[in-house]
Amino acid sequence: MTDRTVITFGTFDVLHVGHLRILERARALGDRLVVGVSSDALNRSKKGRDAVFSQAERLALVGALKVVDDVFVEESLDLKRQYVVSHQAHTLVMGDDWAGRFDFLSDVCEVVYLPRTPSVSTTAIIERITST
Ligand code: C2G
Repeated sequence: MTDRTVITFGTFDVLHVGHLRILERARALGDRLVVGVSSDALNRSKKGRDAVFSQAERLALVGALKVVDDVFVEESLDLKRQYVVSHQAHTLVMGDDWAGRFDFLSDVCEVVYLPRTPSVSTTAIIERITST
């Protein structure tokens, strides 16, 4: 049987346990996990602010995780279909904050939304650090 590739996307700024948990759960759905890490420009357009860590740093951190087999730069939300096809992904995993948004890809892959880990976010971490 051929290996099943899972693909997921995100900024993964100020890497935290919520990021690790979704990557672990994504990897458990297949044999190989490929992660599209948002470029600095894409992050700015999504979140309206610069990431704390540069795209090169975010790629290095995510790519070093044991559960991640490969990383690449996600340049645009509109290229999802090309990324899924070019990486020959069987399953696309997204956090449930994106629920329904990528269902249009279900003709090329299985689309799965996983629940976010409660009570942890990059924004809350930045706020905690800046207020101390
Ligand atoms: N996440 C999670 N639990 C948290 C925080 C984040 O499961 N407490 C998940 C998000 O749902 C997402 C992944 O971790 O699937 C990365 O989160 P972000 O860096 O915030 O990614 P985002 O900006 O939503 O980028 O193409 C889509 C995007 O690039 C997704």
